[in-house]
Amino acid sequence: MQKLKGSAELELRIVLLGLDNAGKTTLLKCLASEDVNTITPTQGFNIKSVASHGMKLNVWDIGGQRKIRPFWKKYLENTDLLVYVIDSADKKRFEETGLELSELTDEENLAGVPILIFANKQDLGTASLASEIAEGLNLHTYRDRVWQIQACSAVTGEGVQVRDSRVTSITMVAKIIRTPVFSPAKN
Ligand SMILES: Nc1nc2c(ncn2[C@@H]2O[C@H](COP(=O)(O)OP(=O)(O)O)[C@@H](O)[C@H]2O)c(=O)[nH]1
Ligand SMILES: [Mg+2]
Repeated sequence: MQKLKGSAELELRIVLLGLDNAGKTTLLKCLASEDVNTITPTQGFNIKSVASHGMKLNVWDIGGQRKIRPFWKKYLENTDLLVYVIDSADKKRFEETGLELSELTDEENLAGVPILIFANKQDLGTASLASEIAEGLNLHTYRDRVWQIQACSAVTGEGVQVRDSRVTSITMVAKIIRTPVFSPAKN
């Protein structure tokens, strides 16, 4: 869904996924600079448009619970960037989240779609390092697409919002996506 309108304005469709409790909704609020203290468990979807550096980021926060997956599958169409959120302190579920991510990469609608993985909750003392998570998830075996892992805390904003500027990690990755001059047109 990349739309180049006259100027350099770029509109991207970003899907935010991850296990329940990973911090997706908090991250979305953080990106939209909203109060992160009033989060209720997602029923269905949260959709927000965030304007940043000439880009319009349409972020879809899809309640990740596996049992409702058949319902959100169709929302993966025309995705420009998959943002996958992991609770870095929830070691018990690393295997589950890794499996989920690997299944997502097999989704037809996400073929070749770049992935930004947020190793969230880094403010917690028990959080694993992003490098350890990358190794545990075998990210190096994902060779069919661009991926990047970013340590962050959706509560403090660290790693999500780069301080003293309005640049976000997502914007930086979006810039990488936009770099190719002759990218095949989607839609
Ligand atoms: N300590 C800490 N807690 C977080 C962070 N991000 C989210 N949480 C908490 O984790 C819980 C689940 O967050 P939520 O955004 O609802 O997760 P979602 O199910 O993926 O949408 C909430 O209690 C959040 O306050 C973080 O970076 N650090
Ligand atoms: Mg949520």
